[in-house]
Amino acid sequence: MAGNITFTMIKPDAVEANNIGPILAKINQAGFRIVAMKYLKLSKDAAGKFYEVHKERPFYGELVDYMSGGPIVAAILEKDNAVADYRKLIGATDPSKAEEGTIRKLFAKSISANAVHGSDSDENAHIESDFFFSKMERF
Ligand code: FUP
Repeated sequence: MAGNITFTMIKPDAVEANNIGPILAKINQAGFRIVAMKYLKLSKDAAGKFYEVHKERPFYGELVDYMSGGPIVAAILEKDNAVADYRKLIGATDPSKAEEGTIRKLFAKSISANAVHGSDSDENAHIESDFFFSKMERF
């Protein structure tokens, strides 16, 4: 039976550090099924649109530059309780506050270069998934 979905990105710092494989292994070990996946580099314009909700935050410009500065892996993940379970697996936004064993604790460099993105609600999981993937790219 199909579970809920969440959307993730493996961010430029984790790609650069050759951590795509270890992060995907953690995702699979935690029971998530990969519905869709692609390897791409965001344009500044696309990164700006994706993070539009943070437009007024002081870190927005840096965030957009950072997320468009190198390739990323984007993916849709499926599991019961996907959004909350994935947030738990990735840990706190600031890796110094993330729990032991979480993806950000293991692989993130800083609060901005924090290895992975994870949707914060079911609604955003769908909006973010639709931003990257057509129906033909989901299995
Ligand atoms: P999260 O949902 O854990 O990814 O965190 P937020 O939605 O609060 O932030 C989105 C992204 O903005 C983070 F992944 C990294 C960046 N950010 C900063 O660069 N500085 C901050 O102080 C907070 C967030």
